[in-house]
Amino acid sequence: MLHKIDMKKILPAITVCVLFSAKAQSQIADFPPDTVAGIPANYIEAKVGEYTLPDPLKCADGQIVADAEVWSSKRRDEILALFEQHQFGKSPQAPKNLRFEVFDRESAAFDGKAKRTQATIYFTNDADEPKMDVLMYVPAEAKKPVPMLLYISFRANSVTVDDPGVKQGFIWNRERKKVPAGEGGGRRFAPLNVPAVLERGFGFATAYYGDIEPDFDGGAEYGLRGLFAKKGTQQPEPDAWGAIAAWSWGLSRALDYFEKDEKVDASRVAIMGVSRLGKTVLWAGALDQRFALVIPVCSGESGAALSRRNYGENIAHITAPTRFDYWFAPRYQQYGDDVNSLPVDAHMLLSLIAPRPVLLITGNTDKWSDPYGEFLAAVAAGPVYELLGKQGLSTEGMPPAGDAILNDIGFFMHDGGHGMLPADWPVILDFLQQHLQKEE
Ligand code: GTR
Repeated sequence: MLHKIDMKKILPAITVCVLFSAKAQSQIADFPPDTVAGIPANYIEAKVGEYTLPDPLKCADGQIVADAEVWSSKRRDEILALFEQHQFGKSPQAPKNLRFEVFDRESAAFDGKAKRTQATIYFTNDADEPKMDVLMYVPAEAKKPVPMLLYISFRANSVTVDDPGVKQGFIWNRERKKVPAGEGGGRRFAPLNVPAVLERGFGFATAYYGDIEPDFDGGAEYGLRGLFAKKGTQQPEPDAWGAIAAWSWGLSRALDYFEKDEKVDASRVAIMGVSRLGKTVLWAGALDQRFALVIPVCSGESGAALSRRNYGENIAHITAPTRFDYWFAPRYQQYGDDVNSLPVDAHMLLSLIAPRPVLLITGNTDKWSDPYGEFLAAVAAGPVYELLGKQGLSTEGMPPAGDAILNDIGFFMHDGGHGMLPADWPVILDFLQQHLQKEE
C-alpha cells in the first residue's frame, strides 16, 4: 500500500529509521563489496564520519536566499556553475539546427493501443555519427498532446521494448565494437511496463545511451564528446565534460525533437534512468529546466546520495582510474581524498531540480548506493523546495521499504537491491499522474 507520510507519522518513521540503521548493520554481509579498486568500503552508520553540508540557500558572498527571485537569478546559477566546474564538467550549447529524420510515423503498436514513432537525431549539421534513435509511443486514442516519460536505457531500443516493429539497434560490446543488439548483451535492469504507462494517458519514449556515447574509458573518441573536441587538444581541461554530461546532453536533444512533434506536450516530459543513468537524469534535469520531472533510480554515489557520507561507494571508488573517472570532469577525482572540500553535494544537485518534482527510488539492500544517504540529501534539499512554494519530504525519518512519499520531492525504497523492480512501477505511475497529469 502506498501512503503519504503526514505529520502524525513522523514519530513512528523516526523509530523506523533507527531500526533501519541497526538492521543495516546486521546485514553487512548481504551483497556489498568490502573493497573496490583497492579502497575499503564502509557500511557501518557509526563510521560514516562527521560532515557539514554546504548551505544551498547561502550565496557565495554570504547573502542568505530569502525569496524565489534571489534563488533563480543568483544562487541557482552559482550552484550549477559549481557542479560544472567540480563534478560533471561543462557541456556545449545546444546545436543551432537540430537535424532529425522520422523513419516510422505513428504506426500501430501494442495491439493497436499505441502509436509508435521512431526518429534518428543527428547532433550536428555536418556529421552523421554519432546519432541517436528515439523510440516513442503515444496512447492510440490520445486527442491532445500527451505528457511523456523518457527513459534512457542501457540497451538498444529494439531490446528495451518488446515490440517487433522497432528498428534493429546496435550496441557497444566489450571489444569496443558496435554489434546488433541481442547478440552483445547489455544490462537489463528495468522491467519496463510500457502498456501501464500508456493506460495512464502518458506517452513513453526511450533511447540507448550508447548511441550518444559508448560507456568505456576512451569512449569519447567514438561518441558525442569526440564530435565537439577541438583538434589537437591533448590534455582535457579540469572542467571538461565527462560521459555523464554527454549522455545528459543527448537527452536534451530528444526533448528538442519532442518540441517539434505535435503528439507530445513538451512542457510535460519526465526523465528516468537507473544507476549511472540515474546520475545522468539528475544532471540532465539540473541543466535543462525544460524537463518537467526527474526519476533517478538507485543513482547512488555522485547521484542523489550524499558524497560526504562515507557509506558504500565514495568519490575515491567511483573516480578510480580503473573504474569510472571518465564519467566526470577531471577535477572531480581530487575530492576522493578530501570530500569535505567539494563545494557541492547531492542535496544541491536535487535543489537544482526544484521546483520541479523529483522521485528518488532506492533499494534497502543496495547498500553500495547508500539509500539512507539519498534520503538525507532529499531532506536537505527540502528548504529550497519550500522556499519555492513546494513540499519537500516533510519528515526527517526514513520510511520503511515499501512505503512511498510522493510530495514534490518523492522517496521510495523498494525491498530489494540495485536496479528497478516491478514494485517501483505503481509508485512511478502514481507520481507521474499526481504531478504531471492535468485536471481535464
Ligand atoms: C557501479 C557504480 C555505481 C553505479 C553502477 C551502475 O559499479 O559503482 O556508481 O553507477 O555501477 O551504473 O550500474
